[in-house]
Amino acid sequence: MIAFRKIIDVCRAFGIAGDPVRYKTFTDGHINSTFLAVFREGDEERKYLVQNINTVVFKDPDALMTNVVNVTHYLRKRIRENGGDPERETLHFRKTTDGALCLHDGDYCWRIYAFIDNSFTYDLIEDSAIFRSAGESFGRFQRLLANYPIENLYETIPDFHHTPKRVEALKAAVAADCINRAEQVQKEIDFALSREADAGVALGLLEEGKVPLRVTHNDTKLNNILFDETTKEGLCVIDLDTIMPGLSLYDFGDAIRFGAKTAFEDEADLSKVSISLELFEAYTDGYLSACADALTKAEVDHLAFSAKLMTYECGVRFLTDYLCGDTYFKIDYPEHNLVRARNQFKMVEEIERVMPQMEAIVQRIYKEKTED
Ligand code: ADP
Ligand code: GN1
Ligand code: MG
Repeated sequence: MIAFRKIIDVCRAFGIAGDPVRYKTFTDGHINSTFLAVFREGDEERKYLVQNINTVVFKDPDALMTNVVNVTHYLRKRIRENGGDPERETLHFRKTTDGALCLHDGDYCWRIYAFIDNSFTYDLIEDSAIFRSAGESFGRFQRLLANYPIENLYETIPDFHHTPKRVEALKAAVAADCINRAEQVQKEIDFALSREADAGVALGLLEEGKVPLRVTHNDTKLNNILFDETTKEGLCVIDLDTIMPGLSLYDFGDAIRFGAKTAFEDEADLSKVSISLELFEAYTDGYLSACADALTKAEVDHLAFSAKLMTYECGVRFLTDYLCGDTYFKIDYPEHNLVRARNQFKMVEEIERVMPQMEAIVQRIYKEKTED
């Protein structure tokens, strides 16, 4: 538990003046620790987003900060050119009083950025119009970064979406079985291994030159979009730490994995876990309305499959972390990662069940968007 005192000290190191008023912890991310800190200067309250970068996950925070600062700088220009509001539509990082992008503090590394007020996130969606807007936001994000110099990006987590390597890591965790959990989860291990043939499909397309390497977000969870309180539209894509060279399929698939489902990511009652074709259609419509003309045929043809691939990969990662003693994802209770893994694998089965419908939806919408 990080105390307000600590957060105030961090704020001072970033040159924030004023009287501390209150703070709040955000609980919707699995990786970083995020706080809102409020200070009063005269009659005005000022809000700051204070974040503790997880240095177990992100081993080179300086490289990470270079990526996000350069990308947000570039985005600000593109957003301004397109008549948008760069203050609210992308992140703004502060420097420390020494001019550094983050504050190294023992095992911790802190950063501060502008809090975007009158915004909120979703962990679960029922209204398809909102998910359509999320698709538009991530499609627009991909489009805005289409000409960003990809060679300038650091790979903040190497092989992040290299699904075959994720499966290898699972096998290694099963073999090591360091806290004796493997026997208890044989069914889940068998499930993961039974789908291994799918793991290399997206990378195979890249090797064959059928899908391009793009600047991708790589963590397109619904709660990584801030929505505007007033318009209820997607406002700002956040959580930019995994921006790296990647495939559009990663971003589309991961967004469907998390957002087009009928239950939370950690719902333990698997009878509630399913894919909503209505939500899938809404996201696809939003996404393709923003970037259909930029996609290759192989990208379009694998959008539906990418939802299965990314759900599978995430299930493999949760299961691996469970077997390794929960060292990567934050957990609220001992079986949390196992519950998450089961939830993902149930979702994989549900996606498989409706794959022909999902493929037909993609082709129909793609045709509509490119004929307009
Ligand atoms: P994590 O990597 O842990 O997911 P995020 O960067 O996604 O961390 O931040 C966690 C949460 O904090 C977000 O889901 C959102 O609710 C909130 N948040 C992050 N950045 C901002 C911001 N600039 N303005 C308002 N809220 C934010
Ligand atoms: C993590 O940081 P957050 O909560 O947005 C993870 C993603 C997973 C996701 C599963 C850097 O995302 O890759 O898909 O949890 N981020 C990192 O919910 O590993
Ligand atoms: Mg997040």
